[in-house]
Amino acid sequence: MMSPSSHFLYPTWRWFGPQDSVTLAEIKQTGAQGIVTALHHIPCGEVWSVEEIQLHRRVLKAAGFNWSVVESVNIHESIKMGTPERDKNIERYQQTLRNLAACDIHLVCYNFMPVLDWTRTQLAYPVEDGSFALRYNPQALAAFELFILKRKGAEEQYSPKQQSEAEAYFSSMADEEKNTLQQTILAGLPGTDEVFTPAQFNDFLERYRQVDAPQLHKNLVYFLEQIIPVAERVGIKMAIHPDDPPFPILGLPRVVSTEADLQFIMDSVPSSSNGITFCTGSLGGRMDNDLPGMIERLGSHIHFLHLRNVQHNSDGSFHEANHLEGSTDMSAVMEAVIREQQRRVENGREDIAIPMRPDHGHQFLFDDNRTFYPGYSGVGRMRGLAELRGLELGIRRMLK
Ligand code: CS2
Ligand code: MN
Repeated sequence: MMSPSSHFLYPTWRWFGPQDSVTLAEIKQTGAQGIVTALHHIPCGEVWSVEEIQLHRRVLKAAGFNWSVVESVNIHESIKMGTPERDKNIERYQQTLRNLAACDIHLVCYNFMPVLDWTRTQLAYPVEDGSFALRYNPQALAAFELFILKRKGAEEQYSPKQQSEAEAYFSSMADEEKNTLQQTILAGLPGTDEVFTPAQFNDFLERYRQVDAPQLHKNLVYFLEQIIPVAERVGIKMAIHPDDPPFPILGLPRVVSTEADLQFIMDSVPSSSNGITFCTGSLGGRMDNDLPGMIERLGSHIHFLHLRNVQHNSDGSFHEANHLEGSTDMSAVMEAVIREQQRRVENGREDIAIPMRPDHGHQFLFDDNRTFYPGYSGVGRMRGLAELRGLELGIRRMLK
């Protein structure tokens, strides 16, 4: 039996650095104890030097925080594509891990999504309660790739009926809406303001034509085979973040979308350094992902938790719901997490206080006065964190 108070999830908050409109002093007041952050100013593929890491770490320390999780050390496209420059980039990645460990940072989140990180079609979807959320609408995506991007081969992926629906959708849009849709889909990595042009993006798609899902799988395993031994040696836990949305889009392959995918990744390089960022919002984008069951079966590999909810709508779209509402039963998720912690106690593991963050939140109340990276609002995430911690406390007491 675990003692109830000492094993709480470790509440964390993602901070994008000094340019983030939520300050560290404010984060202190949200109940978060640890910070999730990255060196967003260093271009993907370059080594993070000890000096740069220390500089960032000192800023956190001065505000009374630890750098609990690195999110993310991004993976260079050459590694995902499997081109000859990948070895040089893998070596640099290994060096970044060594440098992080030298600075006493031991948990690294990353993802293996080609070209784009998460993808949405709307950043300010009005929810009934008056707040704004992120939304993914497959019709808007179809309209974008068929009529704005004009992606080669896109028509093959849609039935004639879907194509005419997408065309009707496209014709109903004002020019400004078309432009916003393009900017929304082609936004680059979180923590940057970079947006691809259609020409740049089509160029990437062209290069990815050689890389199907089995090939992307192989490239992921190649990466892990060289990264995990180094991570093990220096005491770093790697935690792969699932695809968002968890299905192929825009002709790009996806290999981190389902339980079978995650199981395959864990089995391919077995090690306690090869683990998972369990993101309920990303995985919840597929209704056939049984989230509590996945936590039960894959739980021992979970090093980091992203908790958020999505609401699936009857038109096939989904939007990000409040944390305790939506299509995912968050209390069942929380119960599965607490049971995993109990197993860890029984097995003598020390990593009981799994870092958890409210991944995204709605924009409302005083959030109106500030600019955020999409999803990373102040008040919205604080509501999420408060609700999740309350849920955790309640379930923990019940299971005692
Ligand atoms: C975020 C991700 O959308 C999400 O679920 O948590 O964008 C996350 O920042 C990265 O993909 C992790 O590498
Ligand atoms: Mn996430």
